[in-house]
Amino acid sequence: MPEFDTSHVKNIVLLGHAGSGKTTLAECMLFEAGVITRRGSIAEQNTTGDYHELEKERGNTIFSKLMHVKWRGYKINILDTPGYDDFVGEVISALRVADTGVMVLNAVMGVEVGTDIIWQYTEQFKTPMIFMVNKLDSDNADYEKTVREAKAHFGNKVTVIQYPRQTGAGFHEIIDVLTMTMYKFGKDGGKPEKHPIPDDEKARADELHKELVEAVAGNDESLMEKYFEKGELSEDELKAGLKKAMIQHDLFPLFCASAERNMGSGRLMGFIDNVCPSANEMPPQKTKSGALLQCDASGPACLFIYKTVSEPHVGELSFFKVYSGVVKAGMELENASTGITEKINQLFLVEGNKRISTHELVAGDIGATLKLKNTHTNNTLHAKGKNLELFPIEFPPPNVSVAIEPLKKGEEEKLSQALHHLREEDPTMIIEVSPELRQTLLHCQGDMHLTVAKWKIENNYKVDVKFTRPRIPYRETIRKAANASYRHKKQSGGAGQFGEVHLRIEPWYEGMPEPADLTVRSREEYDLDWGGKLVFYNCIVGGAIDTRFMPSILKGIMEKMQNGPLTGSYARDIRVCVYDGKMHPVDSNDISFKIAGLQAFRQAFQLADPQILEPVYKLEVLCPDDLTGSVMGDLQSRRAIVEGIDTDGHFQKVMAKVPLAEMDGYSSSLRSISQGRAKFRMTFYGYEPVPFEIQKKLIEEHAKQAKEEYA
Ligand SMILES: Nc1nc2c(ncn2[C@@H]2O[C@H](COP(=O)(O)OP(=O)(O)O)[C@@H](O)[C@H]2O)c(=O)[nH]1
Ligand SMILES: [Mg+2]
Repeated sequence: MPEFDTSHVKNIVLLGHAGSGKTTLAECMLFEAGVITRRGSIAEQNTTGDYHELEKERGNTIFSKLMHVKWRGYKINILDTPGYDDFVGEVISALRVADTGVMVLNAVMGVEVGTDIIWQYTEQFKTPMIFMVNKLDSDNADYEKTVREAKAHFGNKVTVIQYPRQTGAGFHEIIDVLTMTMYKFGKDGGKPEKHPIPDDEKARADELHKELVEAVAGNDESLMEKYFEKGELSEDELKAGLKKAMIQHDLFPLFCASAERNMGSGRLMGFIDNVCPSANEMPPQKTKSGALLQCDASGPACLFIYKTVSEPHVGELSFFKVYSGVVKAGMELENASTGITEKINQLFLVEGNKRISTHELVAGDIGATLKLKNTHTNNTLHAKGKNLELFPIEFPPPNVSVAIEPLKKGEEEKLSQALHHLREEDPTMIIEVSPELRQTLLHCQGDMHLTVAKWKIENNYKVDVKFTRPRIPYRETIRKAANASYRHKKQSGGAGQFGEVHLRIEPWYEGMPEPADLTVRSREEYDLDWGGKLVFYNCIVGGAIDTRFMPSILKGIMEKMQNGPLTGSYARDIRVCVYDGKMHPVDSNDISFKIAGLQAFRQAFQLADPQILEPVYKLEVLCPDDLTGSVMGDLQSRRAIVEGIDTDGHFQKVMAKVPLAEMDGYSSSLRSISQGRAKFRMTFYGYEPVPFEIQKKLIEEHAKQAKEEYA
């Protein structure tokens, strides 16, 4: 029998803006529950949560962590998460498996951008939420303002359960309007004494208690009736009502703490045990095939991998939540995505960087296993013969890109393996080997994300790397029609070469009429891999060129399309009509016509008012009102076209179109403009002509480079 059944397991995720005190709060919970005997601190770099070298170095959380405590007959799995938007993938995957979120607010700062951004995800998941107003011991703590802002941002569903009797250095008493008790802490925090509510606080406590009761009753008809009858609800009725309202995302209870002084975490854990839902009280999971999977220990075994960590010397550690049945060590389960069978050799409970072997994990619980053969984040493993694939976590697309290369020649293969592992761990990162740009690109969420990637490659995989600017995937096209002809002739000993091609090129567009002045013999239309089209007409009359040479001419043209005449970029949207030429009875062959086709095309291209196109992105910047001006100013210096400003919740959303070439370093630049209070998303929009001056510069640069390569 497992030590805790499903209804005694609670999964919570600590959320909030960076620096609000999540990791410190987790440390308090572990300490209070006796998991650790000494409380670590961020300053001393010895918390259970921030154990990673890089986290110690930087003083904040980068990776989500799993910890657990036993508190009064319950097991609470605690997922600590990072606060920066760069690591939002870690937040989303933790939210996927948590059944309650604790949003930690910094009482000095109130509601911050990180709070708002993360809130949007909790709404997607409909995670039951608690607010924890932390840092009430700080001199500048402002409880009232924090509650006001929370209500302004997240609505009147925010319901006070606790308020501090005093804030700042003297903070040591919390008044609880659910239990109608005052908790009084000694100087080291920990377990508080319980006191009746002092007379001078009675009026306020009664008022807030009434608000709480009415909020709970307002969400449940039968409780409302009882409340009308008796004018009060019992503590048990309140708890039952709170649970129901929390599950429906109708009520968000608000608590008080000073994590630094270890005040407030015990009461939070008690509330989690007694009121917050277990996994089996949450709506069932929908499977991909449309079935509903109840979180029931007597059901078929089914687990979902929400996170993978690749550890040097250990291998791949897969974190999962059991969604049904009991998962036992030694069990064979089927990977729903690949159909392969995986044996679960070892099962672990996790405590930060420590793993504790266990024999089984029951539905609703969270744990880890090592060395699965071919199972990744977002995969479902289930009892053989079942069809229980769960929906994957949707991660946001990346925002910033760099080109990456090893510092030492010859380490390309080692780097490519490191990148493969990195991607395995982190689905918010994309690795692209671009033949077009002749670069390996690393696409990430932001500049801090890039820094972490570099650190991992250098420290875990021992490859020193450098980041460079990614080349821009320009395109080339033409703006008017032009004709050209080319004769390729070589008659120096042995077999000669001869081919002559006359052609016309025109800008191609959808719905273009057939050439009226030429005799069309055949037409071929190509959708180019890099976008746009090439349309190729054979308009030869009187057998000037044999039909058998047409494929060679096309091949020559295609070669030049792939290595455009202006800058070597791909060319697109061009129609070519070959209308005349010459053959030699002996010397004409495929290679001659390929060369003649290529050269005629190149010459015509130069005469056809050629134009370089650049990739343009749609950009959305989300920022507080007071920053709109500086965000727009910065965008204007990047050739952006601002298309509008919208209000989005408590933010302004600036929408613009901006050339990719101008977006280098945007992530850091926006961070410094906004001190981390803004975020942005970019999506590809299309190709647009570059301004004349820039075209000139690009052509010159290309010519210079070609000369250097040739020399
Ligand atoms: N004064 C005060 N400082 C706190 C409190 N909780 C956390 N801190 C400090 O705030 C900083 C950020 O805390 P941390 O736990 O890393 O925040 P996280 O980014 O949300 O995990 C650290 O220096 C903590 O020591 C608190 O209740 N009061
Ligand atoms: Mg942290």
